Amino acid sequence: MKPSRLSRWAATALLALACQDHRPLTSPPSFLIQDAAHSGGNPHVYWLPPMEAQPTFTGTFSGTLSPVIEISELPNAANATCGAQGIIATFTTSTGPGGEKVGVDVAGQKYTVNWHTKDFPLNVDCNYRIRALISGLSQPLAIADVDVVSSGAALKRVDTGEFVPLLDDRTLAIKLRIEEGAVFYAATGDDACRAGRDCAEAILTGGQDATVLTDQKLAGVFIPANALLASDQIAVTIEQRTTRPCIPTVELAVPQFDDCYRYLAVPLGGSEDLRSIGRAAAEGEFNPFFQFRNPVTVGMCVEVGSLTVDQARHLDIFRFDQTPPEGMPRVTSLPDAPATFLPCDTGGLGSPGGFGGVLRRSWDVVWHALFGPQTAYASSAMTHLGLGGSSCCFSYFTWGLPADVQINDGNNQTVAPGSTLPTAPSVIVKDSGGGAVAGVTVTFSVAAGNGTITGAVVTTGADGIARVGSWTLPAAGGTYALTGSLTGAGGSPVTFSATACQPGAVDGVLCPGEWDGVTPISFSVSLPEGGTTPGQLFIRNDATNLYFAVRFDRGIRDVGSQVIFEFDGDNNPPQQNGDDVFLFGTDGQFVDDFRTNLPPCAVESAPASCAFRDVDYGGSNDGVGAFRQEGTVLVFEVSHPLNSGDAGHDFALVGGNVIGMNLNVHVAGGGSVFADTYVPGPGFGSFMPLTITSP
Ligand SMILES: [Ca+2]
Ligand SMILES: [Ca+2]
Ligand SMILES: [Ca+2]
Ligand SMILES: [Ca+2]
Repeated sequence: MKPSRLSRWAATALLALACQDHRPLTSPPSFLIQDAAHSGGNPHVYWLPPMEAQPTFTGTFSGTLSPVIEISELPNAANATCGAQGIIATFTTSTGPGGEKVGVDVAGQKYTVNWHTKDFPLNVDCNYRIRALISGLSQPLAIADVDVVSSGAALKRVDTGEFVPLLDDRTLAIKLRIEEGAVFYAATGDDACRAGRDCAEAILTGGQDATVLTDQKLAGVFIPANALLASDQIAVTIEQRTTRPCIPTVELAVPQFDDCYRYLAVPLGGSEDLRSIGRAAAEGEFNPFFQFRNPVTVGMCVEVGSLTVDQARHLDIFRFDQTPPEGMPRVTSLPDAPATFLPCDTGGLGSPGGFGGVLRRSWDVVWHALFGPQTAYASSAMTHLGLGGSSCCFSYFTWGLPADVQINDGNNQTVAPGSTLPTAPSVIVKDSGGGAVAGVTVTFSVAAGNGTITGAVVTTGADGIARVGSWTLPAAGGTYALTGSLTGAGGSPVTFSATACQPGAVDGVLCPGEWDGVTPISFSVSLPEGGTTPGQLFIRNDATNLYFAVRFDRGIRDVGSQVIFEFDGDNNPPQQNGDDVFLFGTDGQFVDDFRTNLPPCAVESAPASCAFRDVDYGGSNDGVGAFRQEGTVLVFEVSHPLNSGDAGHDFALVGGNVIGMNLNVHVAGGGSVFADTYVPGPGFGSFMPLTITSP
């Protein structure tokens, strides 16, 4: 190389220049080489020889882009004429001065264009900037400044001061390597397609179907024509992520498998500058949210080797966005969509559509292909399956086994206040095929005032069951709640109920110990909707009160039902005036009546033909009741003093007395529909003897 005549402004020569050249250095032009190897440029773009020394690189060549090479004359404070020409050449993949265009050399993994410098009025006192651009992006992919010397016989590279000899025809071969991730970096300043990661990058135009697959063809997206406007142009980048689990367990606790991809889309040519509106996500990655006009299909080739057939059938792709737009969940299980665009072929199926194609045709075929004992795939630990999901948006994606969590056992227990439940509540986790899901972490919790638990964080066993260590209720009576959560699972959180009851309390709860020693009377309760349900009547007394409990199974919310207790004071039917009657209903009203034929009972009515309220005839309302419906179990509890002192309206009993009694279970069915059952039966007016004990 011959020595420089006019190497004034070469950047690396500036310091030396200051000594050798006494021209004033007022506002020197900015000389720049910026690419992956220089000046902290785009990590996925390299100038190649002869412009720069041969770089080393690890990325994947991106050969489907349409880069633009633009050459402009740089201003120079020392020479006012420099820069006047502005842009002197723009080469695209379809046009360029002198018919020269940017071409792609797929085998050589580079883009090239020949700059015939003799065709341009270059000024040896000026310097020129070569920029590689992507249409629609404000930031260049790479910059290379050159210093024209010797009337274009050579160009001086700014960074090294070396000369690039021009060929006889004074042509500079501009060569550029662009790798996947280059466009995303230029658009956002964030790195994607980092070394060693399965990746893809493409620029797409709306209004036409498009498919983007990663290099290893393990992940991809199908973007239908209507997902973008025809005028839209976007850069799509798909990068494998190394974070595990892909979606934080606090967001998605169901099993996630070993694939995790970041799908990115940035609009080109828009007014937004993504480098300033970006939202940093996990790992500090830039994760701009992008929503399509219509759903796209995100697909992954998933390794199903360790899964059962049933599990494989129910796999889902999950989308995660740490800061989604308002109203959108952070984690979404994508609706299934055929992933026919994925060539997840283990090498022998022979189907042009790969497993994805098979998947679309029939799952049964896939079963055979994947799991049939006579196929090669059955023994392959690397059997892949094309899994697709319909997604509104781009974000992070992984695949997993969706799960449902539900109560296994331990719900609706009743214990004494301050007691620990005899059966610690447990949940069971199942996949959508009903199979047990092992190894997922369920978190149990109680809100303040709901007692204490131990063993709150539990991993499901092979049976899919996770059981809290223990649950101890507060010292006060009442009903309390415990939740079991499996984030991201259907049915989560599940809520358990438990009741702390006081034996002897008239509270609608058959409290343990409360009815010990009482042999219940079993009977069939007629239901207004037809049929019967098993019922039980409990009776006991202490020194002051007579207690009754009636329970029966009924899943329908009960409104307007009552239990009515009739008594025959001399245990010798029929009833007499003054015999006691009381009733309690689901409306919570306890009503103390008495038998009479006083007005307004019809004139000349037989004795005890009517029942009126004690309080309306100078008496008092004596007694209490409670009703409780827990799930499908209804319980009425009623008590009445043995001797209220309400003479003429209530019974007055002591130990050893025998009184006749009849229970009427009146079950309302809505409107005027109801059904009545009598104990002992068969109907009203039949009594059974009730002996008062002497406690
Ligand atoms: Ca009770
Ligand atoms: Ca009688
Ligand atoms: Ca009374
Ligand atoms: Ca009464």
